[in-house]
Amino acid sequence: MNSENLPKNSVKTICPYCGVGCGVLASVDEQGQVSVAGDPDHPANLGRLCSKGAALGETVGLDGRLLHPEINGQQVEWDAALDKVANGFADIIREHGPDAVAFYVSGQLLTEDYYLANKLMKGFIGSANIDTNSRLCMSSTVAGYKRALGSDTVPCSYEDLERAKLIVLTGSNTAWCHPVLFQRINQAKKDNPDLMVVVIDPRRTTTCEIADLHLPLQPGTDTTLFNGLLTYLEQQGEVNSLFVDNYTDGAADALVAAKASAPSTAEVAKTCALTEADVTEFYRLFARTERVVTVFSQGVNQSSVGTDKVNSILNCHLLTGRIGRPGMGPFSFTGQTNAMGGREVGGLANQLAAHMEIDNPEHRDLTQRFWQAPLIAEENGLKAVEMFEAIDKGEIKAVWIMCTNPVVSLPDADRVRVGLEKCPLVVVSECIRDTDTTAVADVLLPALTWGEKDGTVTNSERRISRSRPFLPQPGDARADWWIISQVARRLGFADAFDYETVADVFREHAALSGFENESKRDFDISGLSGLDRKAYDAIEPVQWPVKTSGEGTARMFSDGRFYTPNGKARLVAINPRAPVNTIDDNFPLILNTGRTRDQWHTMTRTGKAARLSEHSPEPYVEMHPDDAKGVMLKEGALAQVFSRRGEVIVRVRTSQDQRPGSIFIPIHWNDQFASQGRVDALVNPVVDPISGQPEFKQTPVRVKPYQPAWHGFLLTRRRLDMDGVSYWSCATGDGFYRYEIAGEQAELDWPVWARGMLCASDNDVNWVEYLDAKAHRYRGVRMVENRVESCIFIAPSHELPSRSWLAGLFVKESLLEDERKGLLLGKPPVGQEDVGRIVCACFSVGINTITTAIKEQNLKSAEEIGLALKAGTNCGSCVPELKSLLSA
Ligand SMILES: Nc1nc2c(c(=O)[nH]1)N[C@H]1C(S)=C(S)[C@@H](COP(=O)(O)OP(=O)(O)OC[C@H]3O[C@@H](n4cnc5c(=O)[nH]c(N)nc54)[C@H](O)[C@@H]3O)O[C@H]1N2
Ligand SMILES: Nc1nc2c(c(=O)[nH]1)N[C@H]1C(S)=C(S)[C@@H](COP(=O)(O)OP(=O)(O)OC[C@H]3O[C@@H](n4cnc5c(=O)[nH]c(N)nc54)[C@H](O)[C@@H]3O)O[C@H]1N2
Ligand code: SF4
Ligand SMILES: [Mo]
Repeated sequence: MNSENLPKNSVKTICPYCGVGCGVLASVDEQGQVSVAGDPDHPANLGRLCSKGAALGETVGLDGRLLHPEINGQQVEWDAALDKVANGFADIIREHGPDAVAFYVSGQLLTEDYYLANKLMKGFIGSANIDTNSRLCMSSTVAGYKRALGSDTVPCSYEDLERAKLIVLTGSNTAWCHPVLFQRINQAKKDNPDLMVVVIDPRRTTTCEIADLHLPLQPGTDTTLFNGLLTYLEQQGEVNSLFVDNYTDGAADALVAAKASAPSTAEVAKTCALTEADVTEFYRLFARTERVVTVFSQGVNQSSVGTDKVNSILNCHLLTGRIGRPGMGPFSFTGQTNAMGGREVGGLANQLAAHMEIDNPEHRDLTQRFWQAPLIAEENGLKAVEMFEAIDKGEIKAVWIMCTNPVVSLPDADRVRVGLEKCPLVVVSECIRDTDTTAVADVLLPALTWGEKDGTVTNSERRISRSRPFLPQPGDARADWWIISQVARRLGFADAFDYETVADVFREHAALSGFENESKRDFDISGLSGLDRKAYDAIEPVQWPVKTSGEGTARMFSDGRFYTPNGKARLVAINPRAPVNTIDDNFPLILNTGRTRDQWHTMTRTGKAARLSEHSPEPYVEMHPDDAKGVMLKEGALAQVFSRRGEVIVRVRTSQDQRPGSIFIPIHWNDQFASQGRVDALVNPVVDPISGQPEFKQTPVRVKPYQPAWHGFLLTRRRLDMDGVSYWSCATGDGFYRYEIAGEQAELDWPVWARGMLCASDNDVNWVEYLDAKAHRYRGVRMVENRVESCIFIAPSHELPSRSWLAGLFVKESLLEDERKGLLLGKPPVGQEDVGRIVCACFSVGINTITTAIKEQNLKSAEEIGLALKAGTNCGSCVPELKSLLSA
């Protein structure tokens, strides 16, 4: 919706998904219908939203919500649940010590929630066994920034993207994962045709649509590429001696290491499997452009050499002094909406709070005094992967999981599940009743979620924004900060956790950041520590540090002073290491994992929106056509993918955009949406030795065809029980659910089986059917009056009619005669169109409509498609795909 069309009483809040941190205007009409629009005044997005943000209104329904506390599956009152958690933790601490318990939290908690979880564990329980899904996400960046800058400080602002002359996007699929920043870069390129974009990614992603140069490097070889750049910069006389001599240490050693591993462009090209011309072109662009921003994300972080990758990038910025000035700097894009806030409060097991360190005795003392805490964690706690190993070994006996779904998202996920099943006390704070993690919980605590919660978050450019509620609190659900403080009180810490409102928590967090700081620590928001409730509610988006209320800081390090003991930044000597996970004859392919455009993580929220489910309705593996051919697989077939850890079954998509030898599977699917789609069941739990971040992008795997006896699909108005179906996946449609199914055993009587599947005992039902029993070809449509209730199509191969026209019938109250005739063919009558797979989620424009219009109306640009069909004119997330359809 356009922001002008929203009611005047709309609430300014923040998108709960990615680290761009877009401002959202949300309102609820009298029927309870939620509308959202981009906030034109928010500096992150200036009114823009991506497909996920634009569909937020469709994800707030209460279906599937966890609305009451539960113990062992029985609904209980809050008091009983809170007592159970507090007594359970207290007993285990008494008997086995504080390190026998753990919290596993999330970058999607609000800062206030996060601050309290950390305070309770590190200052009051007295252990540092609190870690977060940010370990899987940002910890290599944190470690890299700290090694180089002395602090975990993202130096840049979004406006640096517009002021740059060269943007290097490495290990970042910006178009899909930070879409609004992609739009900003795209616009900057239009406004300033000199702006060059280089993409470094083994795959040719949608992000490459705006790239002047794409380097499809051999996975894992980034440190060699950037060491080569460091060597080249020196050879070309691009060292900023003034900056290097006055403001840095370590340049000489870093250069020695760089030259040893990357002596020439030719050597680099060989190691990275790139052409020498492309490598030289990248180096030349970087060398000659003063204003360069290097953006990095999970292709850099999620590696057993992630921290080294980060420092190899930072080295190039430090050697050229390209940091702390407009239009330049090493810029990590954060993943989750509050990934940055979690770093501020010290949510990681090796941090304290307010950017302080556990292994610094002064910091421990300062924090303990500020909190008036009985204890303070003396040693770093277990990092996520170690934590779940300790749970599996029985060393941790109680764990409280908040706002994350580790049975889906941690590496070696089957073992994570087994560990949790054995763990004596598993507490899960969730907003959704049925997830793969709630399935193994003893206690479920119903949490408020987006639209209901109140607090603050911080985005990739250090900008703090208010997340404001506009919906009532449903059922017994409560804010995470409230739940944590209630447990803390029951553990005997009533005085230290006697907050009345979320603003009290924020004030304390802000005050700690300034406590005895005297500019010694980068994170200082003491300017916000005196806000009363009204002023807290009115906080305008502001970038930290904020030492005086209302005055933020756009760019860090403009004075050349860093947070190391001697105030100088450090170049780090990088000796490239090969990834730990290597391929062999049994596991000859590299599995790369990541995100799709329209889903968010484990789909608990985006999976509810029909228009977000249409883009990729099924778990899939993307393979180069040659790799697919090598294992006898074709587009659309089903494949089994094995690693040394586990197995998945997914649909095959072939694409020249994949690097041969490397395959890609998205992270989103789980047991709620597919029979066997959890990709982390495959991923080896290998981590970076410094950051502890898992190597999610590099697991050796083997692929083979999955050959069931039959294939099929099912469209139905209700969710169905898929017990006994060998393969299934489920996607939400407009008025229906779409199941893709396959079975290892042919049914003896398809019509009977179909009736069983669809629970069709009612009498008012009409069946339209076709059966060729010998060929195992069955088609059945179940009509109630003149309306489609469900339909089921079975065939011996995966070649089945298009789902899109049939799907469109579910919004019709009554079918036309011609439509009824087309049912069993799955084909529209003459004059009606099958729109095909949906490309534009905002206006539901399908691929067939677009390609026909391109041909018939001779459309030449994405803008012309927009004028003709509206596609791409709202959130713009599909514009890169429109462009690739044009070029195809
Ligand atoms: N649509 C959508 N957006 C999201 C999310 C989501 O779930 N859905 N999640 C958010 C979160 S939490 C995060 S952390 C971010 C992640 O944002 P991104 O990091 O942009 O996303 P990914 O898809 O994980 O991976 C980025 C790219 O790294 C590439 N890559 C793999 N191996 C290598 C390598 O060795 N070197 C290099 N240079 N590249 C490599 C992959 O091919 C992939 O295209 O996205 C955020 N935004
Ligand atoms: N193979 C592979 N695995 C990966 C990655 C990868 O690239 N490859 N990426 C990793 C990364 S970067 C990330 S960030 C993780 C993400 O992985 P997860 O954190 O496991 O994924 P989410 O689905 O975001 O989980 C958030 C959960 O919190 C619930 N929730 C939502 N709002 C609230 C709330 O306000 N309070 C509470 N208590 N609960 C709430 C949601 O319903 C959901 O179940 O996955 C990691 N795993
Ligand atoms: S880019 Fe999209 S997902 Fe990210 S914050 Fe903005 S609207 Fe939300
Ligand atoms: Mo992330």
